[in-house]
Amino acid sequence: MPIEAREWYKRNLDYNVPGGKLNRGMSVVDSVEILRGRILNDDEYFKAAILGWCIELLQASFLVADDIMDQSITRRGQPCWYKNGDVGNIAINDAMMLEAAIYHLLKSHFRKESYYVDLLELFHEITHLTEMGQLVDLITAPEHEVDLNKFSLEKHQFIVIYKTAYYSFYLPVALAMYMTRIPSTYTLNYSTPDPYKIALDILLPLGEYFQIQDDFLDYSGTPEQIGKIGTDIIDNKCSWCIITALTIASPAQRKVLDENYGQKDTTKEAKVKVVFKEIPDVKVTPTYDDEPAVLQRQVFKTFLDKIYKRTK
Ligand code: GPP
Ligand code: MG
Ligand code: MG
Ligand code: MG
Repeated sequence: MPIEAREWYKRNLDYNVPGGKLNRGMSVVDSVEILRGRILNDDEYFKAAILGWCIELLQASFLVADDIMDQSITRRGQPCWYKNGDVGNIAINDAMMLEAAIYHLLKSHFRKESYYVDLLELFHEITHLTEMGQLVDLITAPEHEVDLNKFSLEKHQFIVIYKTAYYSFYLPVALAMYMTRIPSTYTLNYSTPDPYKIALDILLPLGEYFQIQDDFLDYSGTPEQIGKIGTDIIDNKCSWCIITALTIASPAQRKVLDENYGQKDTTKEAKVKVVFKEIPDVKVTPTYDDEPAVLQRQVFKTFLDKIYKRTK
């Protein structure tokens, strides 16, 4: 690799991988520790941390690409990567190179482990699911034809589970489960509940809640607080805020939403925000069912503690 290319890759990694909350990465380490039931030795910690950074690399690659697609301005308190003068469309390739780093790390550190193929398949499958969620997010938000009748809670649930919950919530715990060699019983014995399926059933609703918070913060958070400037109203997104507002908007409020949602005009965006403020249901109020009774429930509680009542 020419020196300029190595320097570019380093700059890409340094700009886009650190600086987040590290919830996803740290959750791998926490989960391995909880599943082992003791402090990790150096090798275990190192391996769990590598897997944690692999999710952070996946997240970085998604965000670099998502910011281009959403035409966002800032991310983590700095200009989006593609917004840097000398970057532009090179950011597309940079997003792919961030993803490639995952498989380089996995090969370097896990090639000899019995669960190496499980890790590869998991990253590939979760990436695929996330891309499907991103696709539905994008095609439900056409730039030039606003039709609020196309939005629904069912559509929203599909989008957020696929685009966010799988990679942000199931992936860290499933990686920790493979690392601690918990076998999947799915193909062996249909009468035994598969631990990976149990984890999925608990974690996807947590991820759904997390993305509802993200939608709410996009509208209500300040850039200082959330590190990014919200774009959902201007981008015509099927966001939790607009769905909630639509369910109880008066005819007059509905008219304002129809006339001002999804347009590249900050005055119109402000009018939508006024309606959101008038409707008290546009806020996040979580309700919880019974506690998870299976696997080590601390795995899930630790996750929930990280996000409950978050403000960024
Ligand atoms: C969050 O959507 C979802 C992602 C970042 C996944 C992107 C997936 C790809 C395959 C690129 P968002 O647009 O609401 O996130 P944010 O509010 O952080 O921009
Ligand atoms: Mg997006
Ligand atoms: Mg976005
Ligand atoms: Mg968002």
